[in-house]
This record gives sequence, structure tokens and C-alpha cells, in this order.
Amino acid sequence: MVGRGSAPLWAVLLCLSARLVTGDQDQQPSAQLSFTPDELWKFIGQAVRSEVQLIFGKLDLERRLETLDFSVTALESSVEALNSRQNALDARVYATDTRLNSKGDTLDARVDDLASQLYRRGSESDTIAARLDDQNHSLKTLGASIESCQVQMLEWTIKLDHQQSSLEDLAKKVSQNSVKLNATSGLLNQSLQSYYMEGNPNDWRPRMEELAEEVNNITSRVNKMAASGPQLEQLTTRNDMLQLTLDAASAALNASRGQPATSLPRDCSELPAGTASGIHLLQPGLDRSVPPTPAFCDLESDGGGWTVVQRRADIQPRQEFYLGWQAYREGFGELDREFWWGLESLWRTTGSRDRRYQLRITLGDFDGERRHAVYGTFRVSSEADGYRLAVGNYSGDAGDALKRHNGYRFSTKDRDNDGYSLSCATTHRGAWWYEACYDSNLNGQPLVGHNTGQGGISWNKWRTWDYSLKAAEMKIRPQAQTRT
Ligand SMILES: [Ca+2]
Repeated sequence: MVGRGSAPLWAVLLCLSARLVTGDQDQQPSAQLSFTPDELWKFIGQAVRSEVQLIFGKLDLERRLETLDFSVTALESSVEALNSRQNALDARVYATDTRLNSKGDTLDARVDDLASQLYRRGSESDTIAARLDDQNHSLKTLGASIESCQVQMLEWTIKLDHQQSSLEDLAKKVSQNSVKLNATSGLLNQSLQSYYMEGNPNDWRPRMEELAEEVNNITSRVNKMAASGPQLEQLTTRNDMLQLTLDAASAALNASRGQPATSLPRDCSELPAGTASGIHLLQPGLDRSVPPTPAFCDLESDGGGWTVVQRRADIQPRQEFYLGWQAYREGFGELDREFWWGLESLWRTTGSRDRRYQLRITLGDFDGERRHAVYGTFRVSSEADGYRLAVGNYSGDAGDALKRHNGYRFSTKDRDNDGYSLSCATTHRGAWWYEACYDSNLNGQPLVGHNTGQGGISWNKWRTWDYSLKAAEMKIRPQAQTRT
């Protein structure tokens, strides 16, 4: 049997034609090829179907090939597009590369720069660290000095306590001696009385000779002390000042006990004619409940009668004038050297309604030249008003360097009453009736002649602000008073 459905159509047709020819000639049915017509038609149908399927399969393949061809074309165009995009990307990568290279160079340079800066900072830090070490060392030394000072002070305190107890002993002895002296004096009186009544001068001769010898001894000791000169003078001055302070304290005590104070002058112009210049006790103003205060009276220069209220002079050691409000209110320094009398005393004196004052300022430079400025009116208001300055009626040859300060309140390093956005007192290390800031600065720093910075003892209308004067004095006196 021939396989059905798998033989090609041409082979089937060839077989069929051969069978038909043989059958027609000898009419003997073949043993190998014998079909019924139905089987034959069925067989042909199958062969035709298979052939048709093959043809259709080929057709499908062609269609798929066409599709593939189309896809290949599409792919080709895509590849082209990709190529062009790659080219564009290559160009961008190249550009970016170039940019990165140049940025890299810049960054390298900056890194080098930073490295060198760091190196410099490092060496600066080393310097600062070394300085800090130095300062630490200085601070430690200072600390040790302070400690040793404290120890010294403790020792002094002990010594002072000891001296005080010695003085107390001495005082007791003096008191005992005083009692003895009184007793002796009483005896002497009795003896004198008996001498006058019945005595014989010859009995007293030995005692008189003894006394004469004692007087001689004392005189020679006094002469020796006088020969020690300036020291003694200084001691005498200090003693006088102590005495004045004691007088003031005593007067204050009397005032507090409701006893009338001794009649003291209100200012130096009230001292009796012929009084010597120097330190005298005053009762400034009209308020008798205020303790008296010592003042330096100039009773000879420029007609005399002057109460000196400020003095700057080239005397060593220099008095510190860069002080606060409290010091300027109460006054400071030593009246026979450099000093500030005190704003409170100035107000009590010049603020009195019954007496008007004038001010005389004398100045001296380091070339030995002297100038003066006189103000016919001078007044300082109360502390509540900031010790405000009122001056006028200028005359003199130093120039009017107070006019700018007229009407301004007093300022110190701890009390800013000036007309400046900052503090003139701290900027220029002084204390004055500052505006913003000054034409005169007589409480400034003793900078000795020409200096590069402001803040000296200046009177800008004579020597300029960069010149610090050698001497300055301010003194007051009632108006229209001259004494000869
Ligand atoms: Ca100010």
C-alpha cells in the first residue's frame, strides 16, 4: 500500500496514468495497484489538500519574509539614527572632557593655593600659640607677684597692728607723763610760791643750770632736724594736711552734735589779708551741715584770693587722672602737687546765688612758654544736672577753648554725658565737659609734648590737639575782686 496524504501530487498523477493505461490494454487487474474509484478520489483529495497546504505554507513564508524585510529596513534606519546619536554623544563627551580637564587644572591651582594658605595659617597659629604661652607665663608670674604682694600686705598689716599697739602704749605713757607733769607743775607752783615768800635764789641755781643744759640739748636736736631739710618740710606739709583733715573731722563732729561750726571762709578770698599761700580749710557754699574741706589757696599770683581747683604739673610720680565719676565728684590727688578739687565742692562754691565767680586758667608748654585764659563768669551746676558747665566773657592770650564745652555736662569713663555717639572719656582717656569731643582736655593723659594720638593735656586754641602741655592750673575767685 502506498502511504496516503504524503506523496506529492505529481507522483500520484503519474501512478494513476500508468494504471489506467495498463488496465485498458489487457483488462487484467493488477495485483499491486487496484483501487476503487472512491478510494482513488479520496486519495486524490488528500494529495490535493496536502499540495494546497504546501502552497499556502510557501505563501505564508513569503509574507513573513516580506515582513522580515520590512523589519530589517526599519532596523537599519534605527541603527542609522543610533549611529548619529552616538556621534552626537561622542561630541558631547569630548566637550565635557575638555571642560573637565580645564576645571581640573583650575581646581589643582586652587588646591595648591589652599595648601599654601593652610601652611601660612599653620605658621601663624604657631606664632599665636607661642604668644599665648608667653602670656600664660606672664599671667603666672603676675599671679605669683600678686600672691607675694598679698603676703607682704599681710606682713605689713601685722607690723601696723604691732605699731598701733606700740602707739597705744606710747599714748598711755604720754598720758601718765602728763599726769606726772601736772603733779610736777603743781609742786613747782608751790615751790615758786614758797620761793617768792621765803626762798633763797642760791637754792635754785643748780636746777636752773640743769634746765639751761636741757634747753641747749633740745635746741641742738631741733637744729639737726632742720638740717635734714626737704624731708622734714614734706613731713611738715603732710602733718599740716593731717591737721586740716582732723580739723574738718572735728568740725563735722561739732556740726553733727548741733554745735556751731567754727567760722570758716567759704573760699580763699575770705582769708585775712597777709595769710600765706598754701593749704587752708574752707566751708564751701552756704550749707553749714556739709563738712569743711581743705583747699589750696593762691593768695599772691594775679591779684591773689584764688581757690585752686585743678593742677597738672610735671611732678613724679604722676597723679592718675583717668578716674571715674566718684573720684571726680569727691576730688583726688594731693593739694600741693597734682590734684582735682572735686565737682561737689565746685558746685557748692560757684552754685551759690549770692556770689558769682570767675575762672582763670594758666598753661605752660615744654618750651617754657606760658599762656592764660580768663572767664568772667564760671559756674558748675549740681550733680543732678550732671555738673553742667557755664562759662563766658573770655579774655586772655591762650584762645577760647572752653566755648565749645559751654552748656555741656561732665563726663567720666563710667558716666557718658557727652554729645558724641561713643564715649569721649573712654576714647581719649580723660574726664571733661565733653561735646564730641573737645577743644580742651586738661584732665587728659600726660603725654609729654607732641604725640601722635589724641587724649593729651590739650588746649587746642593755643597748641594743637596733638600737643600735651607740661602744666595747667584752674583757679576761681569771686567776680570783680582783686587784691594787691
Ligand atoms: Ca556719648
